Amino acid sequence: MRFEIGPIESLLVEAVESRGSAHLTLIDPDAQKPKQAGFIAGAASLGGTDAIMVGGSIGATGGLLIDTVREIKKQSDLPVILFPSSVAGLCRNADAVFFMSLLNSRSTSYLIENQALGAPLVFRYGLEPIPTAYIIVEPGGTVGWVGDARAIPRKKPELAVAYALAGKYIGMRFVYLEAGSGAEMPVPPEIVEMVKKSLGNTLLIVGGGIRSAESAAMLVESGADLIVTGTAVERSMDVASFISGVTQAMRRVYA
Ligand code: 1GP
Repeated sequence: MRFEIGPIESLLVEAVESRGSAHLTLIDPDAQKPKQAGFIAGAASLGGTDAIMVGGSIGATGGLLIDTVREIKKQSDLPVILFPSSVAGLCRNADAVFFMSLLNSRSTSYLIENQALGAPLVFRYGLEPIPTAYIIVEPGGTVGWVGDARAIPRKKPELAVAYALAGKYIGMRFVYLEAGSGAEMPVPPEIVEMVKKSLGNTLLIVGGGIRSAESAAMLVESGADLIVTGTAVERSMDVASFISGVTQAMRRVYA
């Protein structure tokens, strides 16, 4: 019997296989009005992003979440993947969800309880679950605090490898290394490199504090398969050009 891999996951895998890496644009529903989120998604699509992630640590729930997803879908054909911080971050009009466990949390709430409460909703809403090991690296930001994480020290790549391998062996097909939204520095390239070497085919997502094309390209060179940018997109005056700069730099790594 084969794994049941859904269409959105397949699309991400194919993007990475054909171009060496893929780019995800994170939109926090709490950071702008739904219509503005729609414009950002439209521009991100023009810039060559592969999918839109929707979520945030605080306030990304309810009507605001649903309206944000609706506007994003109006302005682009890109898949919308939820990036929930709790069961409240689920809604039925998205396509998929990074079904994550925050592996280095001290709280059972972020390890399995929200997942158990959310699973029947994922099923009922027909969302595609993408099993993902979520690992927080220093500084960790708001998500590290909210998620009660013991953030991986920046100089301890072996600890990141241990958690990433545990996620892989549990059966998660994606590992997400997170420095925290708006982090001063992204996850160190040394950590990305060691984790990717240990993971093999398991896809590695890296996010938090990635603000430039150079930084994205350097992380891809170190082994990141998917790069997430959120804050830099929110702050950009020209989202399409910013993302196109990032995606082109990422493509050059494997050209
Ligand atoms: C946060 O990894 C994402 O969960 C994106 O971080 O907002 O710093 O791009 P930024």
